[in-house]
Amino acid sequence: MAGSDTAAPPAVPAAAPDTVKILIAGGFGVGKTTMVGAVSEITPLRTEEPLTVAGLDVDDLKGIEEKRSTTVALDFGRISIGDDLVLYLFGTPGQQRFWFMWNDLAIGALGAVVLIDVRRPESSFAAVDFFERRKIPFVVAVNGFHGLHPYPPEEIRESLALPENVPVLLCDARERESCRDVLIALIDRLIADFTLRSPPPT
Ligand SMILES: Nc1nc2c(ncn2[C@@H]2O[C@H](COP(=O)(O)OP(=O)(O)OP(=O)(O)O)[C@@H](O)[C@H]2O)c(=O)[nH]1
Ligand SMILES: [Mg+2]
Repeated sequence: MAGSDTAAPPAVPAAAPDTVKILIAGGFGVGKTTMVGAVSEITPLRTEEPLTVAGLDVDDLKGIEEKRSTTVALDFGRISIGDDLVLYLFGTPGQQRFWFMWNDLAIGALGAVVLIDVRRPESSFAAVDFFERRKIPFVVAVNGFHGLHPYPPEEIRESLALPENVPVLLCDARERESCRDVLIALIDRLIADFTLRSPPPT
């Protein structure tokens, strides 16, 4: 029959991409919402509320005087890495009074970005501690406000007493490419950890 031996093979349905939950964490006003918004390929979900006079004694706005709102629950965004991997990004709230939500947000997370404001690194110490205690792999991303990076990554690693296997990256939370590089470094770390844990083939 004409054309029967040239028929196209049946279409193989494309496999669904793997999905991974990632947290974007760190102290108050370090740029978490900015990072999720910069890198997300969908309009991010935000739960921002205005900062009010009532919080003036509690919220330390030194260095972030222009800040007008704060995350009260979470940020949510999504980014595809190639055809095979989709990252679901969950930004945490930064203010201490909302930290009780971090435990729930961390459920099912494979890894995290701990974002640090280069001018106030101490505001993210608790985030480093949070992921170390729970043995959730993380990378440290140093947000150079106004694009300034006065300290090399190794100096930041020493000051945070981070082990060698925790990547430290300089970034700009407003720049998509910069945030994407941070996420790719995290995926590389997750793959390296997984490879180390997997038994060698027999
Ligand atoms: N100049 C400059 N401003 C930034 C940068 N990253 C964030 N900002 C600004 O800093 C402020 C705080 O950023 P957010 O993204 O809201 O920080 P956050 O960590 O989500 O804050 P919380 O949710 O309140 O903890 C906002 O006014 C941002 O526009 C940066 O790299 N450079
Ligand atoms: Mg926020």
